[in-house]
Amino acid sequence: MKTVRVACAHDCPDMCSLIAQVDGDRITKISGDPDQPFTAGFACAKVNRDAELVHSPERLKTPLRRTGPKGSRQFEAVSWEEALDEIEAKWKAIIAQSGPLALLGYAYSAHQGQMNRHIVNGLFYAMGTSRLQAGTVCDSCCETAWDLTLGPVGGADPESVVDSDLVIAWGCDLMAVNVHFWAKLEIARKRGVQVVVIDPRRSRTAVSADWHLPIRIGTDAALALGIVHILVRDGLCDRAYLAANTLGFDQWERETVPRFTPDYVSDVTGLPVADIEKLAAMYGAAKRSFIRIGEGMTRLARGGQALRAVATLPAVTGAYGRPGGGALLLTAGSMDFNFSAVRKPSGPAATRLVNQTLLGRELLEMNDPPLRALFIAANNPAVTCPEAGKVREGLARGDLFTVVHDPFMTDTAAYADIVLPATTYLETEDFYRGYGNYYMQYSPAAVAPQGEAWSNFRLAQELARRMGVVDPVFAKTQKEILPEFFRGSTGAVAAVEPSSLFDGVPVKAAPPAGQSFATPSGKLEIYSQALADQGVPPMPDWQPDEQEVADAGKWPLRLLTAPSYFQPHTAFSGVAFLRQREGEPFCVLHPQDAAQRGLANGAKVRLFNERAAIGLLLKVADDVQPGVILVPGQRPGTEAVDGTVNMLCSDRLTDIGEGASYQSTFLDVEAWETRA
Ligand SMILES: Nc1nc2c(c(=O)[nH]1)N[C@H]1C(S)=C(S)[C@@H](COP(=O)(O)OP(=O)(O)OC[C@H]3O[C@@H](n4cnc5c(=O)[nH]c(N)nc54)[C@H](O)[C@@H]3O)O[C@H]1N2
Ligand SMILES: Nc1nc2c(c(=O)[nH]1)N[C@H]1C(S)=C(S)[C@@H](COP(=O)(O)OP(=O)(O)OC[C@H]3O[C@@H](n4cnc5c(=O)[nH]c(N)nc54)[C@H](O)[C@@H]3O)O[C@H]1N2
Ligand code: SF4
Ligand SMILES: [Mo]
Repeated sequence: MKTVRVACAHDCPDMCSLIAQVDGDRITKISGDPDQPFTAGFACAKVNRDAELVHSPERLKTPLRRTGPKGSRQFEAVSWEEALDEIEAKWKAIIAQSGPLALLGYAYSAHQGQMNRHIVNGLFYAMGTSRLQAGTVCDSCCETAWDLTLGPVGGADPESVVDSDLVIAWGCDLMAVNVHFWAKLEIARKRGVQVVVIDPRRSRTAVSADWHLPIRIGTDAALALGIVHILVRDGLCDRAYLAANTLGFDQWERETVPRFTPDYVSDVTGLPVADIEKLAAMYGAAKRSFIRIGEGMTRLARGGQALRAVATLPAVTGAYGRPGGGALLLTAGSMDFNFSAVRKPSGPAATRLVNQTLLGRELLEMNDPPLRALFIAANNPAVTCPEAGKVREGLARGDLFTVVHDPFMTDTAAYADIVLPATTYLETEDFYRGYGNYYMQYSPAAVAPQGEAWSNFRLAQELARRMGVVDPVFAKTQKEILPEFFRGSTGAVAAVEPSSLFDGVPVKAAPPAGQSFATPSGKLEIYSQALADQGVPPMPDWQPDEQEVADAGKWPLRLLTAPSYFQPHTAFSGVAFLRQREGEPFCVLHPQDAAQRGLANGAKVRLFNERAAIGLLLKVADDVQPGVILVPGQRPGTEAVDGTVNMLCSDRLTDIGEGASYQSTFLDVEAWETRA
C-alpha cells in the first residue's frame, strides 16, 4: 500500500490536490490533501468515488471497430495496431483527396492537465486542419466579456474571501461547482458576514445562504444597473476610485443608469422593489464585498451584457481596490503560461474555424471541403452540445470517418467508426493550474494505465509520428515539456522555477491584492471601444431580446439548465453509485405549472418545442418560479426516458464571445402518455 499525491483533473474551478491510496495496480481510496490550503483536506462527493471511476466495470477494454449502422453500438474488438493503421490510412487518403481542412479535431476540457488537454488540439493545429473554436459551449461568453471589461486578468483570490464583509454568489451554485470556496466563505460567515445568492432557482447554495433573490432568468444586467442607480442616487459611489480606475462612468451614469429605476428593475427582474433597495443598501455599505460570478447566467442571448454589468459593480464602490473585495469569475487570466508550446507547436497562422457550439450544423453544412474526418477526445457532444439532434444527424453521416477516444462508451462514441480506450487522469502524469484559484501542481500517475487504455498524450504523440508531424513536443516527455510552459511568463508565475514542481507539492502564485486591469486603457472599461466597433452596445445595458420575446410568445415555459450535483455533464456517468445518487434524469416544475397541466410528481413527461421532444421524470417543487422548467445536468439519452436536454436548445450564439445560449430556450411540457 502506498499513497500518491495527485491533482484532480476534472473540469472544476477548485483543482484540488488529492491523496490516492494505491494497492498494487488498484486505487483503493481518494481523499482531499490536508496540506493544500484551498483543498483543506476534503474532496467533493463525486471525486470521493473516483476509485470507482478508474476501476469501473463499464470502462472500454480494447479499441473497437464499428460493425453495425452508426449509433447502433455494434462493434468488434481490434488491436491498437489495426485501429491506428486504419486511422492513418483514412486520414492520409482524405488529406490527399480534400486537403487537411476536411479533418477536425474536437477536444476540450475533461482532462484539465495542460499536456493531455492541449496536445490533441496541438496535433491538429500542426497538421493545418480545420480548427476547433473551443470553449464556446462553456465560458467563451463570460470570459470574453470579462476581458473586454477588466482585460485578460484573473479575479480576486478566492482565499481572500475570509477578509470580506459581504459575499454574493451571483448566478453561481457554489455547493455544486465550487465547494471549496463555500468552505472558505464559512470562515467569514462565522464573523457574521452575510451571504447573498442571486439565482432563478433555490439551489442548495441558496438554501444555505442568508438571503436568496430568485431573479428572472436573463435579467442580471438590469439588477446590476438598478443597484448602480440606487448607489448614485444615495451618494454611495466611490467617486475617487471611479475617476482613477474606470473609463466611461460619467457617460454610463448620464445615458444608461437613469432608466434603471427600482420600479423598472422590479418589473424586469420579478424581484420586489424593497429587495432591490435592500440589496443596493447592503452593497453600498460594504467595503470589501466579494462577488463570485457564475458562468451559467451568461449562457443566454445577452449573457455578455450581464457579465459586464455585474463585473462593474465592485468598481462603483471601490471594492476592487481592497483586500477581500472585488469579483471572481476565473483566475486563469493571471496564470500567464505559454500553453501555445503544446497547443500551437507549428502550423499555418490561420485555417478554418469550427465553433464548438455549431458542431452539428458544421457537420451537416460545411463545404469546400465538407468535414470528412472527425477526432473526438474528452468530450461527449452528442449530449453536451446545443442542437444535440443535429450533432447526432451529423455524426450519422455515412461519409464521415469518426474516431472517439474515451474511457467509456458514450452517446457520441456510439456513432464512431473507431473507438479508442482512454485512460482517466489518475493513470496520467501532467501539469495543472487552477481556474478558480491560484495554485499549480505537477502530478504523477497514481496507477499505470488500466487494460489497454492510452492517455491523450501518448495517443497524440503516436498519431503525430504516423502522420509525419515532427515538432519536438510530440517526442518529448511531460517533464521535458514543462519548462516550455514557463517561457516568457510574467507576474507571480514567472517567479516559479519549473523543476521545483516535480516533487508534486502544490505551489500558489497569486497576483498581489487589489484588482489590476489589462484593457487597452489600463482601466476597467465601462465604455468599450472594441464593442462599439463591433456594433454591440459599448456600455453595460439591459434591453429585451427580440428573439426571446418572440419565443416566449409561442411557448409558456423557459428552460433553466444548471450543473447537477452528482453527474456533472457526463464525465461521471460510468460510476453506478453516482448515477443512482443523482437519480433518473429529471426536470423540476413549479406546483402551479404542474397543476395547470394535470402533472403529478414522479410522472413521465415530455418536454417539447419546435426543435425536439424529450422524455424525463417530473419533480414538482417550488425550487423554481412559475414559468420556468429546470433540467439539472446533461444526461445521456441512454439514461433518460428519451433523449437529452440539448436537443431542445438552439445553436444561437451569445451577444459577446460567440458562446452557447442554452438558457434562451422556450418550451412546454405535457404528460408522456399524451402522444405515446
Ligand atoms: N457538480 C458540478 N460541478 C461542476 C460542473 C457540473 O456540471 N456539476 N461543471 C463544471 C464546469 S464545465 C464548469 S464551466 C464550472 C462552472 O459551472 P457552471 O455551469 O458555470 O455553473 P454555475 O457557475 O454555478 O452557474 C450555474 C448557476 O447559474 C444559475 N443561472 C442560470 N441562469 C441564470 C440567470 O439568468 N441569472 C442568474 N443570476 N443565475 C442563473 C443556475 O440556476 C445555476 O445555479 O463548474 C464545473 N463544476
Ligand atoms: N444544456 C446545457 N449544456 C451544457 C452546459 C449547460 O450548462 N447546459 N454546460 C456546458 C459546459 S460548461 C461544458 S464544459 C460542456 C461539457 O461537455 P463535455 O466536454 O462533452 O463534457 P462531458 O460530458 O463531461 O464529457 C467528457 C468526456 O470525456 C471523457 N474523458 C474523461 N477523461 C478523459 C481523458 O483523460 N481522455 C479522454 N480522451 N476522454 C476523457 C469522459 O468519459 C466523457 O465521456 O457541456 C456544456 N453543455
Ligand atoms: S471539488 Fe472539483 S477539483 Fe475538487 S475533487 Fe471535486 S471535482 Fe475535483
Ligand atoms: Mo464548462
